[in-house]
Amino acid sequence: MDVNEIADLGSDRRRALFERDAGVESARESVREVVERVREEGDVAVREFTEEFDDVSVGNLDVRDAAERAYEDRVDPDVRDAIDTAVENVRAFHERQVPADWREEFSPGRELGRRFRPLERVGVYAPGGTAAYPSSAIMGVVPAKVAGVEQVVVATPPAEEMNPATLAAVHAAGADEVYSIGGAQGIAALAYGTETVPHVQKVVGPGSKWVTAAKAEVRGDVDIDFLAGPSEVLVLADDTANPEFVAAELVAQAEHDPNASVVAVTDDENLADDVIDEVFAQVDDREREDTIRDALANDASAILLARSMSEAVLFANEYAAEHLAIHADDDEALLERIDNAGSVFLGEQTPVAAGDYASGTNHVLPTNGGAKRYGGLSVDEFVRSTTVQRLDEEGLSDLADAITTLAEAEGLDAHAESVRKRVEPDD
Ligand code: HSO
Ligand code: ZN
Repeated sequence: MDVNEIADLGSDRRRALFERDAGVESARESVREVVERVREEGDVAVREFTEEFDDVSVGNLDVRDAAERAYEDRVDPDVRDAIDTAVENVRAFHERQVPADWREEFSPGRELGRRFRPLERVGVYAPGGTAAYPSSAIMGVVPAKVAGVEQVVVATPPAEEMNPATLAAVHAAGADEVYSIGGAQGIAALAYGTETVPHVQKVVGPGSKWVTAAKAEVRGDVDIDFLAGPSEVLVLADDTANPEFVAAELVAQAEHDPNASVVAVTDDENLADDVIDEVFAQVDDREREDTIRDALANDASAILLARSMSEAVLFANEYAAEHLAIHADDDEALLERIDNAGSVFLGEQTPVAAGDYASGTNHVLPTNGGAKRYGGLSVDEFVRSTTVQRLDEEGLSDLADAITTLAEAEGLDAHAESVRKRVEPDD
């Protein structure tokens, strides 16, 4: 990792920075058979793939009681308290997102509105393999329950000894059903149902590239949130930034995955040099040093020098990071100019880890430039809307000309007549 000027980036490097798929597309071929067999054979296929991929032979796939026990007895009390704090804060933030039904008179006798109803059954994938993320279980389950989803079904990978923190988090978040099924077979079981697992209307949550590729496969048969790849962070920093904090942000997200993308952009050459020194000074002390070093060496990670903060902002919008941290004197002014980012972290006292775990925002966020097109997981994903209207005589007669004229222009005389019958009842 060294300092590169944005203007000097070659086309290969730009491609690595802007196309961050991390192998999901290429995993689709190999998950197809898993998805198909679970769809056709149900539990038998689930058990077979679980033995093959997870190397465990599961007895009962239903682990809801084990999740409750994990929360009550097995998990360390400090971890339970932390889970409770996270659940509480994530719930409060998502409660603000619940849309309210409304109806309004737009003109005399013309009342229009929208009403919202939750989906009935959703599936949440809670990663639990080598990277067991209790926090992701919270981020998937809580918004669904806040939205009012009746049946939230969790799939999480099995193990001889399942991770008690993940199980406890699933319970604390309010899951209604919990099954120990991981990977592509977990996604297929939620999407199509098996003898044991109910099929759901929508499957959400992040996971390995196999999980993500399986979500791509089932999309269409069920709804999904979006395809979330390895973590990304972009730090936008000016000459007032503290290199130690900037570096800590890069090192933190780098520990997720060798394919994580971590980038700092600044207009200050000294800061750029200091950040590089800091990054390498910090890596040595980290437990996941190897993963971090791989992520830093990856072509999708960089320390970039911009000619001005305006150029840095242009880059940030083009990059559309999952997480955007702004460490700068006038961070609010820079934020004003940001259109594309999954989640923004303002100021040097706001580490991305706050949103990853406990401040309340959701950490299931668009990666690979998805932030140009959609936002992260929220209550919106779990509700559907219906429009509703009522016209009275005045409301309809005011509109009659517009409706009948357009209907006739479309050659749809019966549409026009359905209006005329009411407005000119004697003709
Ligand atoms: N930063 C991850 C979420 C996470 N971090 C889970 C820690 N645990 C999302 O990109
Ligand atoms: Zn993280």
